[in-house]
Amino acid sequence: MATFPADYSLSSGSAVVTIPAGQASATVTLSPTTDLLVEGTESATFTLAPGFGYALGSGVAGTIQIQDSPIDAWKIAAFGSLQNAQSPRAADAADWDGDGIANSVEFALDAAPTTPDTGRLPTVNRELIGGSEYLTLTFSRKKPAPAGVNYLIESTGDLTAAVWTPAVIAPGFPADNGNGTETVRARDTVPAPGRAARFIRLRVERQ
Ligand SMILES: [Ca+2]
Ligand SMILES: [Ca+2]
Repeated sequence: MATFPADYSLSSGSAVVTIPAGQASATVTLSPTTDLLVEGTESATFTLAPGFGYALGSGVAGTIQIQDSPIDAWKIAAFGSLQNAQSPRAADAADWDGDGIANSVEFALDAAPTTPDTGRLPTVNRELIGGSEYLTLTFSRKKPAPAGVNYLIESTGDLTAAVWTPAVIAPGFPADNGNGTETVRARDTVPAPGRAARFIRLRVERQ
């Protein structure tokens, strides 16, 4: 059961809505509140209240379902139960299967949070693009990209300063793999000829 106002807001501002005199209906818009909690699908019900001057027919209640955000629904499926998905093992930054990939990144890379699968990690190469050699980062994900997470590909030349700059999506990417996935490749912002030290990374952030 979803609770108001913690789980959703109503255009009426109140959980009680009065149908104006002479009107047959009132419109209320329910907007789910995005949170970081794994809750499973929750329901919200509107019920017509009895009163003077009108009679209630059948069907006096209407219920809608409010779904979890995609990553939280994925946690319930991947960890097997709502209870497991709410435990510390399923936290965004946790690494239950010990493969070095945090759960939120497992979600972003279409990997399994309960099976070591480092093969899904991004690969880093040097490639010629437009006649210059760049550091590139490549990974695959579902197409369309999973909702609720941002993919931030960033590069730097100085790890000590830790100033990261958004990388540039390489020409021809994202590339549709034709099987429900797409490959994303980004290049560094500046060429890295020879052995110039450059660094590139993928960061996953909740929206
Ligand atoms: Ca993991
Ligand atoms: Ca894994």
